[in-house]
Amino acid sequence: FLSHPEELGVVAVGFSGGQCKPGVDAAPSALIESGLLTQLREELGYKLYGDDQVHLYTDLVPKDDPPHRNMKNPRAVSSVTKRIADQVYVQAKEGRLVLTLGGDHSIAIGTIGGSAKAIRERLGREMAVIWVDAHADINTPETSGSGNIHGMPVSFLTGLAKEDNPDFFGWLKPENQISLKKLVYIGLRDVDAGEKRILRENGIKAFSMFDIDRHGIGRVMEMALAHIGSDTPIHLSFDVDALDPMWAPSTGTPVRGGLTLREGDYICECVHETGSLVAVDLVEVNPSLAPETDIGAHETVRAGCSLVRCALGESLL
Ligand code: EXY
Ligand code: MN
Ligand code: MN
Ligand code: MN
Repeated sequence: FLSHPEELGVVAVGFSGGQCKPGVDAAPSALIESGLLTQLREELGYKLYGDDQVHLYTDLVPKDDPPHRNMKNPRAVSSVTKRIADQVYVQAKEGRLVLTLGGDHSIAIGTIGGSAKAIRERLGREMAVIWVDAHADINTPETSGSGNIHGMPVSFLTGLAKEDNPDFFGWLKPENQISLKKLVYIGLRDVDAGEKRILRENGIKAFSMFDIDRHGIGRVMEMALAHIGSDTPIHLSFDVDALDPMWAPSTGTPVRGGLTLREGDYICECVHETGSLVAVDLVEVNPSLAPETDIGAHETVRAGCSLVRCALGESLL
């Protein structure tokens, strides 16, 4: 599905307004400083396009941003994600694989919004999304208990949450959205009651940690990819909190009982192996949240780099 499989469009967004803990904005710089882009260029042979500097988008964050429908920082998140959608769209429209380094998971409103539109225009196809996360991030503004928009991106991207005002995600059009049938979750273990109801009522495909324990990650990936069907473009949105805090402690909402680093890498390797990957997000790395020592931050950044390299083909012999 890529016109230039060796070209990588990079979008680096240090945005934290989808939740309340500062520090997740520093993740793209931490990932880049630890050598990720150099590795992709020198070891994996990609030609890099797009950002070599990190966008903080402070100019898009209004001084006064009171809640709307219970959402916190709604204008900021809406305008930043709209800008990200444009950036991702430009890279994906060129037929490049797009890598976005976040930022909290609200940025997926932009990354998926942008790639879904580009894939529709370029290939006349609807893409699938593999959402790897401890959380389902599918609250509507009304079901959310926290008001944090990083717990809502999937509801806006699938049209479950509706809003016409362009200041509050009304800029998302059908061409930016994805079908509930083409969404697959992997790694879930902390899903709100309202979200469980949404998953059930809409028949959304989800593989929880329970399913991974029962079947093993190998079988789960077979089932996940079979659900999507071969010959479908795939956007992989990887929340580092899908990994167990043992591997990725520096994240805003850690939940014990998660994936090992090897299982996370394996998911990325399987997606790479399909040859259908069109975009990857890595989100929710927060280097300032390092329980006890600073080993946490370092290890989390290292885990994030590993996931990205696996998704981009490092493991091929
Ligand atoms: N479900 C909770 C909420 O909506 O606030 C927690 C969401 C955490 C979201 C993290 C990014 O994946
Ligand atoms: Mn080419
Ligand atoms: Mn998430
Ligand atoms: Mn999460």
